[in-house]
Amino acid sequence: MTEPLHASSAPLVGVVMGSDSDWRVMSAASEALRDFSIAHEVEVVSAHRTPDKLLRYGREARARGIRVIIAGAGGAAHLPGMLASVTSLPVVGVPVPLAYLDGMDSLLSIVQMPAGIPVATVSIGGAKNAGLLAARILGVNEPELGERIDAYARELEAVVEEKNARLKG
Ligand code: RP5
Repeated sequence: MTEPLHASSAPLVGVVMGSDSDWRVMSAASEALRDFSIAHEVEVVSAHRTPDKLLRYGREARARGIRVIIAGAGGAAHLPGMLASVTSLPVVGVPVPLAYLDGMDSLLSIVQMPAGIPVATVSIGGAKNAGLLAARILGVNEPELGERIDAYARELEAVVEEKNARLKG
């Protein structure tokens, strides 16, 4: 879609997930960011299997130029909350549905944060919205990006009206 948000193409959004098995869901966040030409990085960071990496990633993200972190995990989904506890960047949490419990376990693990450490939790499997939310956060200080997000909303509106017209014959 147009030029990258920043000429340097240094990643502004970190898309992280607890396992490579989460990619089937999390790729939608990456696609949404790509659609808005937002430079981002993708990394597997596990709260339980690579705890030191989690702390390092969270603590260093801002200094590396990351502005928003999107974190997806399934089951005992501690990654988004733990990242939020070691960074002041906004963290968007994506509950990844696993074979059991339909993702309710992931949702509740991510959404029930204690007061003081916020995670913006999207719906179960809602990685696309996580990407779009990150775009909106960046769009606060990037008018050109804000305009493209408005244009995207108008496209969605047009599609609905088109379907409506077809329905009516
Ligand atoms: C979580 O455990 C990951 O986010 C993933 O959703 C889940 C299962 O991981 P794998 O066993 O597939 O690597 O930490």
